[in-house]
Amino acid sequence: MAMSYRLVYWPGLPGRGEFVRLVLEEAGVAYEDTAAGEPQDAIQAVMTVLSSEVGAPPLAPPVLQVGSLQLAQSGNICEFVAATHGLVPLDEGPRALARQLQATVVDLVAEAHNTHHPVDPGKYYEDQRVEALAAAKSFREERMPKFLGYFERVLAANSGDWLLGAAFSYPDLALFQVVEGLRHAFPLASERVLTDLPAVTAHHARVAARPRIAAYLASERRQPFTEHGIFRRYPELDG
Ligand SMILES: N[C@@H](CCC(=O)N[C@@H](CS)C(=O)NCC(=O)O)C(=O)O
Repeated sequence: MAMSYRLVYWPGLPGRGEFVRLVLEEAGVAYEDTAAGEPQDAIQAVMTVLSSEVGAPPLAPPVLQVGSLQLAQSGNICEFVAATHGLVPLDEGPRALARQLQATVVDLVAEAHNTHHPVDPGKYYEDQRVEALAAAKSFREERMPKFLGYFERVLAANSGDWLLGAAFSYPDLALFQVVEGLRHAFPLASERVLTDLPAVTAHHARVAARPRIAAYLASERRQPFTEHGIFRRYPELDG
């Protein structure tokens, strides 16, 4: 029986919702995306799921509603969809490795976000610009090379095209999206780092060329990065 998927996420930014969208798109399944509707309706949809009291209510979006099931945490959602649609091996060993790789991307996403919100995620960037300069310097010089260098080592250590080797899996989509985001937010710094990372660069191009992903990227469903999301282009933070 076909599952009915409803992605609930903020309007106007790809954000963490994008990691889920990419898995749904690669799976080739139909889904409703609340962010594609009127902004006030999309915000209301987020508020409604956050105030729900059944099961384990979500703390923050993205949220995926699958029938009566309501799932949060982007990596958890991605794994659920991937396991249902053949985008991760079901053997517990490789499946756990996929979780590890996805969690590492989630960590990198959080660190990228912290560059512009190093003090308080609830306050404006303009209120923490001085601290953001220092956080971004450390991110550009230490953390981004460390994380992307890790993925370079993973790709170089296995014999296939993908993070798990021969088997494509959902963290491949996550690595693709975080590289997209870093290229948007830190065009100069990311290119400096990626110059020394041929496996990550080639992997990014391979994911973009997958037929369903290429079709999605060319569609109106793919949203541009904006100044409201995780990956913001503030030239002063790019060094
Ligand atoms: N670890 C969570 C983070 C969720 C998260 O921070 N969501 C953001 C939007 S991308 C949000 O709305 N946060 C509200 C908050 O933290 O209060 C995930 O990966 O899904």
